Amino acid sequence: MTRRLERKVKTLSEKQSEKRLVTAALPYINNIPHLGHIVGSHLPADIFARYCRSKGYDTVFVGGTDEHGSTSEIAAAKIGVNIKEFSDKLHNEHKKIYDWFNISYDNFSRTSHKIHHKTVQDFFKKIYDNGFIKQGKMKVFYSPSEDIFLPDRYVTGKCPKCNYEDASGDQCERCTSVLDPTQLKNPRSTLSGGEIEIKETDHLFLKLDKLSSKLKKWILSKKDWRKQVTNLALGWINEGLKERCITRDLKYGVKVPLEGFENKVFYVWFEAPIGYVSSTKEARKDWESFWKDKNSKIYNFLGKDNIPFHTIFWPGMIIAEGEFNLPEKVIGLQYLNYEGGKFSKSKERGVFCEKLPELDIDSDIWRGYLTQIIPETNDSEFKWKDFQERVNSDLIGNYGNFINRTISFINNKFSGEIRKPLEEDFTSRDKKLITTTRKKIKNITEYLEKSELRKAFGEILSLSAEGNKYLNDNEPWNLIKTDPEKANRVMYFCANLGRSLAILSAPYLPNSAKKIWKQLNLEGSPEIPGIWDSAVEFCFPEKHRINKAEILFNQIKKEDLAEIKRKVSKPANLPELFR
Ligand code: B3M
Ligand code: ZN
Repeated sequence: MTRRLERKVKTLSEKQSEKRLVTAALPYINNIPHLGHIVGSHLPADIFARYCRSKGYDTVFVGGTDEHGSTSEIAAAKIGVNIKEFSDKLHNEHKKIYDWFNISYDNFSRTSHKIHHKTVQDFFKKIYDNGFIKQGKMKVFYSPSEDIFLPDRYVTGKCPKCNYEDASGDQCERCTSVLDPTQLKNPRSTLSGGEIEIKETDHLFLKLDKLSSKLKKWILSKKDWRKQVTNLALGWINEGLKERCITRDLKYGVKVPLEGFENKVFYVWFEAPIGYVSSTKEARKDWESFWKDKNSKIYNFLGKDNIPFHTIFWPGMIIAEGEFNLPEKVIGLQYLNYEGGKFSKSKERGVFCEKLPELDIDSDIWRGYLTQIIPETNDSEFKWKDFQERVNSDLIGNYGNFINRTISFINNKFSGEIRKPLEEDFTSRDKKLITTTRKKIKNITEYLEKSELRKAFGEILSLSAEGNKYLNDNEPWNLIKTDPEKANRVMYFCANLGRSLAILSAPYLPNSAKKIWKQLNLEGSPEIPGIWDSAVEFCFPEKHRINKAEILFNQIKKEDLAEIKRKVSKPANLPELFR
């Protein structure tokens, strides 16, 4: 990078005082994630966070594993290991996968950390002191044969709202209604399928009903949310919010710091969202500014079934606490299906992430294809044929090809050197490329600001298609014989567009963006905080020598698909992990 540009980038980032806190829903730890989990929160959150850093916002991206809740306890018991050993292992499995996908968490924490327990207890005390907690009784399910209170997720029954037969105790998977286990019709134990007893015990409740009008006002003030998120949230509010029980008769979890409740723990959905706060505390000394300053915006990325908790329950807790900022935007993603049905571990239907490193396929290829099927507005579908076609046509045939043609041609015909052309020599075709590029960069930025990640990526691909078209229209391979000066100019524009594309695509394809940067022999990286706005500029000096061309991606061959599919559709067997 030239010095002039470095200065510019620096002043830019100094100007940007806006802070952005980006979160991805904390995955439960009872299982290893599949592609649906990646595309349903981690990847979109990562793309957005990478964009925010590049744009120069002071950005923190946090997440972590959601380790309490009896699902993990029971999963550990089934394998025959204690919960600590189980969680340590599973946390690492999760972390390995997100690292492999280059999910750029500033901190990927654990709700079992001490700091989290303390943060939850403090948060609770504030809500309690503010008068938003009441004591009451709740009917809970008890399994006499095992002498345990059955956790919500281990009670199954018919949904009172939509009559789905297999709704679980705290939420119906089909209609996403939030439930109390006692609302289920014909409840039975998920574990044994057997009869269960109802007992009444003392509990604490969050007075959501008292928070309803504030929540409604906040949701109505958000004009740029996706319709399905706003509509779901308003639907629940209009139905009438009820007090929600926030304690459970379990041993494992965050202890309740109130007399008479020493033997209970907080309901996971009360404590897990506070994990966003604890994770920020671990990430940054100035964590409070991200949560409390006026110039800080919070973006939550999460799956469909998490929408009620992030638009009602957690914001309600925030309002009741009194000091924390409400999210700027709740980005609720829909579901990813697999080849016309659901992902299923037992049926070996899906792409199981722990197997991906075994294949010799760059994670950017997965990121690129997954971006194209992020379920932003509707459920979407992973299809192998579509995967192969899109990778080969969009990533390789269009984006990779433009870069490769550019770098190879400059190396072959100009000994790797380009010279800055004179402005008076620009043709109308050159000027058209400049205008189109500016327009597209503006669109990409606007889409990203609105977290419309698929549209922004589509626009990035169409920008590299413009580059290919510009090359084809100018035919530098002919020009070089008749007008080498003009050929140089064409290649200068292409190299510059390559630089722009590296910056713009870096949030999506971080490995490839860095490779382009290296081939163009640029200093620093396409991910320097604040570099985004320079994508529109001409940055090569008078004379610039680039490096040799290297292929960005290898083709996915049709004949290899079956083998790839065979390898990744067999999920790891949990008990085997512990052998
Ligand atoms: N663990 C649910 C899930 O993994 C839950 C999210 C918590 S976000 C605070 O889908
Ligand atoms: Zn339902």
